[in-house]
Amino acid sequence: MKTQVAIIGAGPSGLLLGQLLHKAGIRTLIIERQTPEYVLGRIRAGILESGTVELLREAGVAGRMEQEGLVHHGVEFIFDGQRIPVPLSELTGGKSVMVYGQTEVTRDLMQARDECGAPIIYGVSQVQINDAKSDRPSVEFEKEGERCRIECDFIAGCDGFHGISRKSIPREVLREYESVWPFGWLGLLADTPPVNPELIYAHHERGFVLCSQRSLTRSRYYLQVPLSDRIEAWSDDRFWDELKRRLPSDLAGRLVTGHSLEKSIAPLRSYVVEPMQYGRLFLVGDAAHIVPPTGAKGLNLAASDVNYLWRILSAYYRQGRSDLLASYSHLALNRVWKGERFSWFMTHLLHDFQEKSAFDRKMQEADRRYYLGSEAGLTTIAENYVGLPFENVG
Ligand code: RFL
Ligand code: PHB
Repeated sequence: MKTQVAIIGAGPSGLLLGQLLHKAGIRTLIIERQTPEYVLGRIRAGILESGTVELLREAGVAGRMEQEGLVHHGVEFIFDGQRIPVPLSELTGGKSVMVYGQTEVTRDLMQARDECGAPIIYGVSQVQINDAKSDRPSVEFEKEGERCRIECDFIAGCDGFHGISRKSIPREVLREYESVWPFGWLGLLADTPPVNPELIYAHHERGFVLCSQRSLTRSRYYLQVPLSDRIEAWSDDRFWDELKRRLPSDLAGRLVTGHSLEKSIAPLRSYVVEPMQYGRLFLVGDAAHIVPPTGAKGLNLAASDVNYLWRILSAYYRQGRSDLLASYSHLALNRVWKGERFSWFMTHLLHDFQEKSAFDRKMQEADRRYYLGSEAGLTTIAENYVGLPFENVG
């Protein structure tokens, strides 16, 4: 098999990159370990930054999102039972975020790929990257017991945190930065109307709460829980009771409960690997970095990497610009670190840290009063939440 760009992983990074390159007339082949149903079954991100929305428009896959997505002009914080609105659009010159789930983005991208007839091979195993440092790299994999080989110009490693792309780069070339958080998030999805028109990020002494949504009839809630908690210990009733205890009484009284469609516990991790490229292999999205979900940045940072990589590859094929290839890691990491910082900041601001010293708790309180008590503080939160601008390529 021959292609121009071999893409490993058909999550949002791989599919979006494939779509943008296809529109630019560049041939791609995507290989994926799982089935399409499995990929669509993962309930993950829900909030798209304005730059991600723009990129989906550029990729020509924004039709259903424009119809069904919900544009949000603000979010709310709750501290000490006090509700603090953050008017995102007012503070950012009219920017907003889009409530449209990762599952739907992925479904739209899969459909677009299907329609343009570009190939995805599902159910591959034993994936191996060869000669990434040469001009003729290749990818080998197994499919139904047969060994296959793709010859290509470039490889995009879009295979998530547990994929093989990052691991195939020699260890001595990479520098890893990691911080693991001492709690997890218990998430529940239900076909109930959201408790509030805007998302709510609430700090409570029993632990953080997020009230999110997927549509006007589907809610997504999260509770901070100890890492030792098991999902079997959380019946739906226990979840709803705990959520009500952590919300002010007016909101708790309005909460509509129902059967869970999905319930899971996710650990929180901050992680970055540098550099994000090795010869002709480029790492994209979760393959190179992980954020705790508090800033709603995971999927958006994946889209940010794609934004830089497709422009660089497009300039290579269409204008013969090979000079830009080496700039990918630097451009991508500049924005990744800002996303890491905001996610780290939001996680610190909002969670309960049992092991914090009395001094550190006072610092956390002062941070809350400062950031939520001044226009400058709120503007900092708002401009990061809607998404910082992309740098120009070239
Ligand atoms: P993905 O989505 O993990 O996709 C990678 C794809 O690669 C496949 N793969 C392979 N394919 C071929 N060969 C191999 N050897 C392969 N190894 C793996 C996998 O099957 C998969 O299909 O990474 P991508 O595309 O970079 O997208 C990133 C986003 O998915 C991720 O950043 C967000 O979902 C993170 N995240 C959240 N982000 C938010 O912004 N808000 C959230 O609320 C939120 N919740 C979450 C999350 C991530 C979670 N994880 C990773 C466990 C909740 C969870 C539970
Ligand atoms: C979600 O809806 O899943 C979601 C929204 C905002 C976040 C994290 C998760 O910060």
